[in-house]
Amino acid sequence: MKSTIRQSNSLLILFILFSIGYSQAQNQYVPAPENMKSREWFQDAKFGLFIHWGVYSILGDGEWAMNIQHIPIKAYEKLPSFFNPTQFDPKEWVAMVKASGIKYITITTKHHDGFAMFDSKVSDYNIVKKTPYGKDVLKMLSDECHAQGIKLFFYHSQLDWHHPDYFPRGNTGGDWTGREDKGDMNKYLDYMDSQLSELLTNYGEVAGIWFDGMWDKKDADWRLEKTYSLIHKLQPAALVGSNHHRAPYAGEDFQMFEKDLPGHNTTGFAPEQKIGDLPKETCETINNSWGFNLQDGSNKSRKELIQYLVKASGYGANFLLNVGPMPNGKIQPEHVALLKQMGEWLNTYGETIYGTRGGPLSAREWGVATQKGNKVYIHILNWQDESLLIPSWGKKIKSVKLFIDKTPVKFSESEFGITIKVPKDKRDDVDTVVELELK
Ligand code: JFZ
Repeated sequence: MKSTIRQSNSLLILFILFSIGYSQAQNQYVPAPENMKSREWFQDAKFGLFIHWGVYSILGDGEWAMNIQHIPIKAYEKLPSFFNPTQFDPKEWVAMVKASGIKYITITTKHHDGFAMFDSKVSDYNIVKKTPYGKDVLKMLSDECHAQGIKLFFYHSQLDWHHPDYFPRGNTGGDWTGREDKGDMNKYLDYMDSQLSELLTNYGEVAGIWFDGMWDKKDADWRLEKTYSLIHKLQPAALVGSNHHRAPYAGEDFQMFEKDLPGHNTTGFAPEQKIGDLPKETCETINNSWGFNLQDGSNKSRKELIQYLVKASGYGANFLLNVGPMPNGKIQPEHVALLKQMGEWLNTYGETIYGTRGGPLSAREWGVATQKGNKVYIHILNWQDESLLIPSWGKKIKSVKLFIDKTPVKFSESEFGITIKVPKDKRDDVDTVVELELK
């Protein structure tokens, strides 16, 4: 009797040791030194341009058109033959990006429709093989980004409405696609890994991979470990992130928040999302669409966009702002104009955004704080009263100035905190930045 208890005890201990070992093996991701460097760069960069561009742009109905209109694969496959973006000029795109104060681009390489916007050898369903344009727009763009010093991330959809082996199907891409009721998910994931290898081999330095689509099949085995280690092996400096709306998995290098500031869940996409310690990024549309939408005129204002960037910085997150280029290869002129205005604002206020970290105060009703070295920038986005009381965080203050013209700002310190007062005519409707220098 005793010996059986002892035996089962030691079995239990063995089992516990084994499970601990196993879970550690799962989490044994040690980012390479160059990856850690990229993370620092990423956090300093603050502002990226998201680009959703694919054959769907022809329909002018967003990147989900195939699923929303229930277009079967057979019909959708006609679209590439109309895709001819003769006015695409990567020089112009990247110059516009630079003039807008944007430091990196994240572009769709393959969206849920499964069409590769690059020269893929593992599938003919790609821009070079199937469109009259016949050129690899990603190669053209990556060459230009490298020439002009802009980093390039690749969005890649794990979800696929076109590939027969994406099976069992998920919540989207149902029977209407016309695929047979069979497939081998592992074969699909091999194919995905092959396309990722192409992207990480043929386009020079890739800043990172931006995954999306796991939410389509929440409980599937996505073989993340295999895919992530492949990426880290091919380009150790490349950052991996995924739009799965959960806490980060081992092998990821940054955490993203879709259409929300970290910790907010206004979209309802992310009830389970926890904020981790990784660098953060929040993405948002310039109007209400990701892919080109002919009827979407609901552009955000200059003020809304700048304030979004400022708030994201205060939360310690980058702002990835999206545009959906038109089928002719141009970015909508009204979007170019808005981006340029952000660039002009950043020309003046960039010092209070780039290279900063969020805090030392968390976000407030009135605005946010960013910090760098011995400076704290208080960004007041809404003035409610004549003066503003800021909780003190225990550091001695040397001076308080208005950032824009360095004029002194009246302030007093008390047991209640720091009170500052900026005269009405010195306040800015978009962002009044007060610079605190610490002792
Ligand atoms: C995803 C894509 O579906 C979309 O097309 C776009 O690329 C965006 C950046 O990312 O958007 C999602 C992802 C998940 C949910 C909703 C939208 N979700 O889980 O409800």
